[in-house]
Amino acid sequence: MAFLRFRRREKKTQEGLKRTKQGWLRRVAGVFNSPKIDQEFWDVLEELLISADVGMSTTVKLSEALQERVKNERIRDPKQIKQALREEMVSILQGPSKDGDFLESPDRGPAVVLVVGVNGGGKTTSIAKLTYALREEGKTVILAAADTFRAAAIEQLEIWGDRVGAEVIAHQQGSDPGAVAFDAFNSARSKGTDVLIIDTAGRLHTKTNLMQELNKIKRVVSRIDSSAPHEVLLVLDAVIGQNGVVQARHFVEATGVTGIFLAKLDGSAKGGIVLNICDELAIPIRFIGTGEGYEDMAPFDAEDFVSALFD
Ligand SMILES: Nc1nc2c(ncn2[C@@H]2O[C@H](COP(=O)(O)OP(=O)(O)O)[C@@H](O)[C@H]2O)c(=O)[nH]1
Ligand SMILES: [Mg+2]
Repeated sequence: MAFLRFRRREKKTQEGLKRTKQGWLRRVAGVFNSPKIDQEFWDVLEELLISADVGMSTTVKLSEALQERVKNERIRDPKQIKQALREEMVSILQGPSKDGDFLESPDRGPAVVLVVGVNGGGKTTSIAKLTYALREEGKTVILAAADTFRAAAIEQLEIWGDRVGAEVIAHQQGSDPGAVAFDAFNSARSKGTDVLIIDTAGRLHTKTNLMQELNKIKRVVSRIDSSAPHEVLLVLDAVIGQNGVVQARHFVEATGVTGIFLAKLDGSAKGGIVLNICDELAIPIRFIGTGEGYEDMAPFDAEDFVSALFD
């Protein structure tokens, strides 16, 4: 049985795309008002997609799919292409989405979410948002402060835990993150907590160190429950655009990412990155961050996203 289904939040999706829409949409409208479909039309459309961080390969893919449709469906009016573009975008965005819900209920709780990503990307804040959404669905949550690299990171998680109603399990700064995860897991299990979310460090002395540490945390939790972690959620910063895709690849290869939380979409004028991520990484975007508060997020929904972009 499905464990979690978050309510769609069209309003939040719209808020997250405000900056992207401002300049971009006006220019897109201009393209579709052009009198005819010629080479210049396609050049301008491609340039516009690339400028919104859709990425070269995804842009070419979209453009080719549209040109194919123009031919096959004998489209003459640029306005009709707009509708076709929307459909092609939804299809790319739905590509990697898995059947079912964010977390499946394990035989024995808690469901474990390991959260990974670089420093400053938005991990801890996104954990607070996810926790708040879970609390709204009536779930109990325990947070593990496994970013033991900085004392401030532990404190920050404790403050968020207080605000959103989740207990935080923490050890001292510099202690073994695996041990924190182990304690938190046992604590959640003995209390019958529904979900355990593990916050992790985003920077260590080297990248290899970091990936080793994340894998160690994974091994520790899988020793308690072989199906855990049930999700490895990568938090990506939307503002860094294309670099985020490169960064994501490292995490995907090293830690087996199952979903993406795209933070700071509200701060980006290039929301097209979402298309690039879905197309190139083939990992579902699960949530988008739309501000700094714990309510500022939305479950990612392809239709909502495209509607918010065009309407
Ligand atoms: N505008 C905006 N800011 C965000 C969002 N998510 C995180 N932030 C900010 O990004 C900064 C780093 O976040 P933090 O959670 O500490 O990142 P971490 O180092 O990965 O844990 C903080 O100032 C957050 O307020 C978002 O969705 N929108
Ligand atoms: Mg943090």
